[in-house]
Amino acid sequence: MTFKNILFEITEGVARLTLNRPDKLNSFTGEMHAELRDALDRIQEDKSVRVLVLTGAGRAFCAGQDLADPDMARTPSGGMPDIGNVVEKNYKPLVLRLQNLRVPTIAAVNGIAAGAGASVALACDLVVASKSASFLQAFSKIGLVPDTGGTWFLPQRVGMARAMGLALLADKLPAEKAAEWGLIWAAYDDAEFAAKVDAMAGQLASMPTKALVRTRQAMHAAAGHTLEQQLSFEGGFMRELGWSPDYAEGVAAFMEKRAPKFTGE
Ligand code: T3D
Repeated sequence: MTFKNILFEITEGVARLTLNRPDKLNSFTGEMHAELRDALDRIQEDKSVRVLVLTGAGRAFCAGQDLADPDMARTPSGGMPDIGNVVEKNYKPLVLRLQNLRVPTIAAVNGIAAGAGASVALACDLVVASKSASFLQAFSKIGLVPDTGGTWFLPQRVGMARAMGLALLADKLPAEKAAEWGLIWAAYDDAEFAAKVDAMAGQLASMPTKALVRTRQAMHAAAGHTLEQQLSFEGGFMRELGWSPDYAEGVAAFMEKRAPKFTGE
């Protein structure tokens, strides 16, 4: 399949997925969602992939739903469309796929991330941004709620007071403040952003992939568990990983005082 709305490449274990409608600030269309599903399927199938980098072309990361997309058009009788269906069909699967991907994910937020664009970034394991980027909960400006997991991710990351301020007031949050608040991992100078992202992707691509993904799963499961349940949950992953080739390699490399060579298995 040739992609029209995204760029997709796999190099040295790094899958790079670039939202590519720069003239419309990479806003999501139904067609772009279909291409994203296809690319994420390929990542699931291609065992050479060890990390995903999600970014945007041009000056934006993503401006959320394309408000002019046919999905948003009025019905033949002139009524408003059921945009709950768009959420079910496109956004919910996208967030769940990212959260269940078999490799760690990096959102490289190169410019503004608005609406569902901000939420999709937050659905990645590590979110880094260029200092000129910003995060905008655009939803209230058009009469909607933060979707695509926004009401889930925001209070978890920044606490209820800041989450409510961001969602209700819909002011731009500059990347540096987003990092200061703990919404994202780091904000880097624009000049060094690409190199920082490449280094982070390279680092993750050389690490024990399964352990990284089980770490994500354990972190996410914790909110729904008691401490006792979580201790057992962690124990299950430890048992599984303890039988993995990467664990054997990690311990052998430590004992032999050499760098480990992980395969992701
Ligand atoms: O189906 C569902 O609705 C469910 C899911 C909803 C999830 C959502 O994401 S709802 C929120 C949708 N997004 C927004 O409301 C954000 C709209 N965009 C903006 O507020 C601004 O564009 C930005 C603050 C992000 C950036 O402003 P600025 O001044 O840097 O750029 P601009 O001039 O507004 O935009 C540049 C072009 O991109 C412009 O096109 P033009 O006039 O040059 O042909 C603009 O219309 C287009 N664009 C930006 N965002 C969108 C968009 N076109 C369609 N949809 C957009 N979301």
